[in-house]
Amino acid sequence: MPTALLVLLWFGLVNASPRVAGNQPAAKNLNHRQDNAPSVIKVEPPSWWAKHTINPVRLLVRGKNLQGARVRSSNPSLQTSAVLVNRSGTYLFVNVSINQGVRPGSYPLTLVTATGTATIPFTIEEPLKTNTHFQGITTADVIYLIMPDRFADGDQSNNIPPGAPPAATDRKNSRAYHGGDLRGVINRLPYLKELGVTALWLTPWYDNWNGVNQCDKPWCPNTYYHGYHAVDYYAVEDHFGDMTTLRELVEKAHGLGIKIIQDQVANHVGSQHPWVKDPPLDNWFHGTLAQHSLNKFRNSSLLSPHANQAEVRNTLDGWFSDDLPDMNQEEPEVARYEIQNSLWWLGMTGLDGVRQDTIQYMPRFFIRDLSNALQRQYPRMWMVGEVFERDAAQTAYFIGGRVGWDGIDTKLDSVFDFASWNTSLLVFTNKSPMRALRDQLKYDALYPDPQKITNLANNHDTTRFMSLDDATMEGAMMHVAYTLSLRGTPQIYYGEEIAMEGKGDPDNRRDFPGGFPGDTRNAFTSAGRTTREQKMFEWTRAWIRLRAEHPALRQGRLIDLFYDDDAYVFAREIQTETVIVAFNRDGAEKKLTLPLDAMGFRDGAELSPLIGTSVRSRVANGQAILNIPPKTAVVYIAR
Ligand SMILES: [Ca+2]
Ligand SMILES: [Ca+2]
Ligand SMILES: [Ca+2]
Repeated sequence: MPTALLVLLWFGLVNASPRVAGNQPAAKNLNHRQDNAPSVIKVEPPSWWAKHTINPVRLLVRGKNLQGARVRSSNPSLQTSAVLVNRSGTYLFVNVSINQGVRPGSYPLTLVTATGTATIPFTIEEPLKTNTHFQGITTADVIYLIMPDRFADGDQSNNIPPGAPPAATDRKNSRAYHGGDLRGVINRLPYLKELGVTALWLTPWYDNWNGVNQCDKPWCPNTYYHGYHAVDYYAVEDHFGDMTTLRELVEKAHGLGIKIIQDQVANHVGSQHPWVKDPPLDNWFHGTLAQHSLNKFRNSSLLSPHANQAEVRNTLDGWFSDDLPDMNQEEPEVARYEIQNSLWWLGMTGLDGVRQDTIQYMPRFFIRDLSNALQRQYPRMWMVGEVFERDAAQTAYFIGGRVGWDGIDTKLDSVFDFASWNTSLLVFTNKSPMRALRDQLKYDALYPDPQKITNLANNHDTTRFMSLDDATMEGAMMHVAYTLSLRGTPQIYYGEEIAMEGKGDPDNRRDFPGGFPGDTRNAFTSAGRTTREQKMFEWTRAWIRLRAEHPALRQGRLIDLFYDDDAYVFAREIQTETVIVAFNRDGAEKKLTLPLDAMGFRDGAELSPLIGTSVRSRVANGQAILNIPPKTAVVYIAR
């Protein structure tokens, strides 16, 4: 950060009088009072809470003619300070201290310049109950990833929002909006309850640009139906619904014992964001639309103590793509804005967890500060970071619980296990030996607590299992079973439970059959599913149920019992229960001898099957002999 800015920020903290960012003096044209009168366009956050761990809250006000502005509160319960106005007079920052006993309601602030006054609307919200909201995610959960646009259209009235071009909504274009929305998710909650999942991760619901990108490339025309190009961090995408619908989703999901995870994207915004043409501060982004570096994705430079700073800076500051301006979290105003924004969504909706997009491209101190802020306000809150790396050393470096070589503990609750996911895909399509699963899991040694890892079966950026080369139904079933029986918290991807196909983005984001008007069948019901779909649905549901019924599968220590080219057997053990999970990908039944005396089982102990076989076994001479059927996964409970 430039020294000049540091001085400016310090000045702001000790002096509540107005000041101007940059060198240009405040405008004073009294002859054109009306033309130059200040106006307020947007306030972020528009609301906050009394007794919040963040107090004062810092508002970012977008407007016109804000030069030289002062901000005052007519209610003595709110006090303003530390005003900062940007060079062009289009943005104003102001601290608002909120007294403990302030009641919920409207508390507008008054903005005063030499040319007039304007109102800054601001409200104090009633806090949501902490015992029924902000629940966090644990290994007892099974997460289900939904891309709202592609799951179910529950409200056709929002398919072409006011002012949006009709061409942006076109189910024949895999890169256009298809009409799915929050109401669709609400309508399908009973289906999700039937499947047994306990948490929904929805891809971002921030408001994105409604336009259609045109170009002469194969990926045009395209839209931001996926939600990763925010143009408003404080609004719900108008194709998906509104804040009222979002709150209804959270409440109805909670009523069924299902948690909600928000996909937050602090690393970048969409290139149509108003900030891009007129940033709140000169250093709000890393570079400008016209002049910026592109991320070369030399991600391992973020891990290595030996990396040169040019590589590190490019990986942190380079734009993810030319249309994703990179936020500069090293500017404290940016970091503060983003931390407040994260907390605002949680406070407004009562949701239970956060998935943070592209987290490794943000400074580690920011990950730490964000994690700390979430925990401070909501002690059970949970955040999982996307570190899309097949190298466990890289993912483990970003999880919290240990101070890295840089002196930082990110405090991050969880990361996705892309390494085990990748190994499982290779193993269950017969490209790697079964022992590769165990060989990968030995690197759990890199994690402070392997139970905190999130196991993805797939996601919206990866080829669906059934579209991989050499994929088989048996392989897909073993892959899902592995994801659901491994240590950590499992996460599956919508459609996986019916063995949906789909190659790379956007083919892996096909519409869920039955979720859209005019669909010829409804795979949300057993009657509408094909034989293959029903088989996968029943299998997935059975493994989710097993997990719910057996604490050893949720919390147990994982112990390797056998591994070779075609089989892998492990135990999940807690004090009161031991289950044994066995995978055999061979075309023939496999007879395995397991050393159960090493686990404290005496001769005569019984292994009763829970899924995949009906044959019992007993421990004799310290060993159990299991006959594992071909191309499947089985679970026994040992007593
Ligand atoms: Ca719709
Ligand atoms: Ca929109
Ligand atoms: Ca970045």
